[in-house]
Amino acid sequence: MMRVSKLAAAALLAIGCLNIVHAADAPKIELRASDVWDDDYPTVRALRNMGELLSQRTNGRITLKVFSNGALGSEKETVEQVKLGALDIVRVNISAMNNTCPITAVPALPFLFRSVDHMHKALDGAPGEEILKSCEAQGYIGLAYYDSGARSIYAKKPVHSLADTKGMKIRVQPSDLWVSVANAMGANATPMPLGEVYTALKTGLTDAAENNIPSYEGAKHFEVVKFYSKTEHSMAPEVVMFSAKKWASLSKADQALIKEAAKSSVVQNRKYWADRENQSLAKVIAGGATIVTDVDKKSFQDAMGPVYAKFVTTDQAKALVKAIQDVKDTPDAAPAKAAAPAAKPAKK
Ligand code: GTR
Repeated sequence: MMRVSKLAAAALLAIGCLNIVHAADAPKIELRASDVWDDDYPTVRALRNMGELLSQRTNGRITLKVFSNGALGSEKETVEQVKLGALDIVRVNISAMNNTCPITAVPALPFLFRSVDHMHKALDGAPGEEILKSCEAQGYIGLAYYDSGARSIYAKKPVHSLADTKGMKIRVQPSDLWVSVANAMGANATPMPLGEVYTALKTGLTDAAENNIPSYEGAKHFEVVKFYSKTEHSMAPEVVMFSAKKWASLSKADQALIKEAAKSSVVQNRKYWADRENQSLAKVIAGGATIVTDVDKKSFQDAMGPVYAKFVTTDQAKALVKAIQDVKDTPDAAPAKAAAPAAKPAKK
């Protein structure tokens, strides 16, 4: 009996030593992530949060350096770097993935989500998982969705209904879906990277752009175009994508750690986002912007048929749209976060 337990103890000790040796031997992993926004932006803060969690949970073995302010390139460029394995992680709007893995157009579709709650439930659930998974074959492991609020049009004049966007030159993200959305509004789509939009608006190369309030504020677009009209036509979320090439070189345990840390950072991101929406709203109003709330959203919604006809063509896309529409709202959940409680409606 004594002999057996001594043996068992020795075996346990050996296993323990092996584990220690394994942990000590496990390679140090220094990950790099890219984001076009500055250090205070909710997406960048969330990425840093993910990095802190990873360091804590591995005693500093896995670290994550976040390159903000587009230091490593535009969204399109960094998405390409991730595919090649030259960069580990990229945080972009999902629209930057549209041309690479077409099913990502689904959550960017106009007027798909009824509210922030609806969007969260759909993306946290099976539809969200399936959309991220669709990028694996293209070289991307989708780790998480971050909040991006609702996108609306801002221009030098107020937009009250579809009639006002007729003939307008609207900057859109470089994605076929977005060109189609602007065209459906009767506008001329001008796709370009975010970094060029300030100058384009200032010089009149474009009349308008569309984005959420934190972007309107963060990119200083409110300095040059003063009317932010709440069309709230899309809730295209942000995504965090990991290089599939790099992923394949990681142990299963490290993959799980990275996935977990990314999921945890989503919770922080939602808090950062809610705060930032309020702060940005206050800033743009203080900076002289007018938030136009009397917008006939239905006139925009009714015009989006051609976009759905063009981008919801496969069985998978149709099933996903239906699955998302069928997601039930949380009873008593707050409606779509209106960005402008104290907004001053512009006169027609
Ligand atoms: C923002 C998003 C950026 C970028 C930008 C754009 O809302 O955070 O990643 O996609 O929109 O319009 O280019």
